[in-house]
Amino acid sequence: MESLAMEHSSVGVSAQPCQSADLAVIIPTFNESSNIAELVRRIRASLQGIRFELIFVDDDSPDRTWQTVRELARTDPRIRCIRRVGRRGLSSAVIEGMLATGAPFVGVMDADLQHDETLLSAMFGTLREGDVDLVIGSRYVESGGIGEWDSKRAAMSRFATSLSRFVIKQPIGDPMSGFFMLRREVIDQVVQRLSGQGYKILLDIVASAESPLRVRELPYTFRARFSGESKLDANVLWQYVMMLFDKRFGHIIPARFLMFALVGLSGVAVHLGMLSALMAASMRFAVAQGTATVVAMTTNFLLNNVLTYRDKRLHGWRFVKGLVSFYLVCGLGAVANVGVASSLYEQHYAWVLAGVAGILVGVIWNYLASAVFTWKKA
Ligand SMILES: Nc1nc2c(ncn2[C@@H]2O[C@H](COP(=O)(O)OP(=O)(O)OP(=O)(O)O)[C@@H](O)[C@H]2O)c(=O)[nH]1
Ligand SMILES: [Mg+2]
Repeated sequence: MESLAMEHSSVGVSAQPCQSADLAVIIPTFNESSNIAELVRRIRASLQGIRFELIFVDDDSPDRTWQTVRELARTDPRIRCIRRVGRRGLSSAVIEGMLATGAPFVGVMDADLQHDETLLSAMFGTLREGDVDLVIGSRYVESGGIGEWDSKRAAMSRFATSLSRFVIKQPIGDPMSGFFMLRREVIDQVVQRLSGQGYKILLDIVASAESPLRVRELPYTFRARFSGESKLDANVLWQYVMMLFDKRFGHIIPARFLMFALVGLSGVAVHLGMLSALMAASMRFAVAQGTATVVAMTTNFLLNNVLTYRDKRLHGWRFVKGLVSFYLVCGLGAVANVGVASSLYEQHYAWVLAGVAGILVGVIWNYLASAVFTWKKA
């Protein structure tokens, strides 16, 4: 017993509860280990006098960013690391970090030093004054800027920003910013409605708020990455489009289902094109129809894998298993389709109605069953 007590005191366990943080800064990371020490040094310098904590949320980075953070955490209890295994995604990482703190004010910033950490204390001060819910570090208000971006990246950012107007009702100069701070009540209010998909968590939060938030934008100039590589790619852009759609129409129809149905429609075109080509080549109808069915199922699988389930894309051996399960799912879907349609037709419904009902049952079955059996891994 005595030796246990000794051991505890030697690692510095104190009986006194320390005061908890007023501000938590959430920092999502993926392969950022070379930026961590510099980032922490600069944040400590700019948040002097404020009780803060830093919560890194790392998606099991191959460069072991989580380990770098933990080493710093050994000597500074204000630093924590959440290491997520088997998952990826900036927005979901930020949400998880936000939910892991009890601090009344929560900030979010990138790890690559593109965000100006000297703005943090002004953001905190603005929130503490009490008449604002959300403070945004903004590149698109007077005195803010995008730094050294080339014209292509600048145009892409402007275009994405203008698209965001479809989902938010209040005027915000930089709703795509990854640098912001808010009251924790705002998070608690919106968290169950967040899409959590993709990269643009601020937009997600603003679009999910029931009534307009009281927003203040503080200008800053976006800097060049300190070290490491960007994760911005086509995948991120596609997830942005899906997220916008989900926010705008998700309460009526899930974005994924609509995408799945559109891919299904493209499958009909592929099927008919293939069938007409094979018939023109004098193939027997049954063989031509069978071949066209397999080809259409295959193109549907490929498109769904790249578009509908881009965030869960199957590769290698899992791709092959996924394809086989998709054939089986669609096969059963076709049986359900024909069964429902025939039974309605026998009950004297018009053939169009019976046919459409069959198609609907088929596509809903295919969607639900392939979500469970084909693209099951999150
Ligand atoms: N946890 C987690 N963090 C991520 C993920 N993708 C990106 N991040 C982090 O989110 C922050 C922003 O990502 P960046 O790649 O810098 O994106 P960006 O700033 O829009 O693009 P650049 O200007 O090219 O750097 C960085 O701290 C990344 O490490 C992810 O899937 N999971
Ligand atoms: Mg960056």
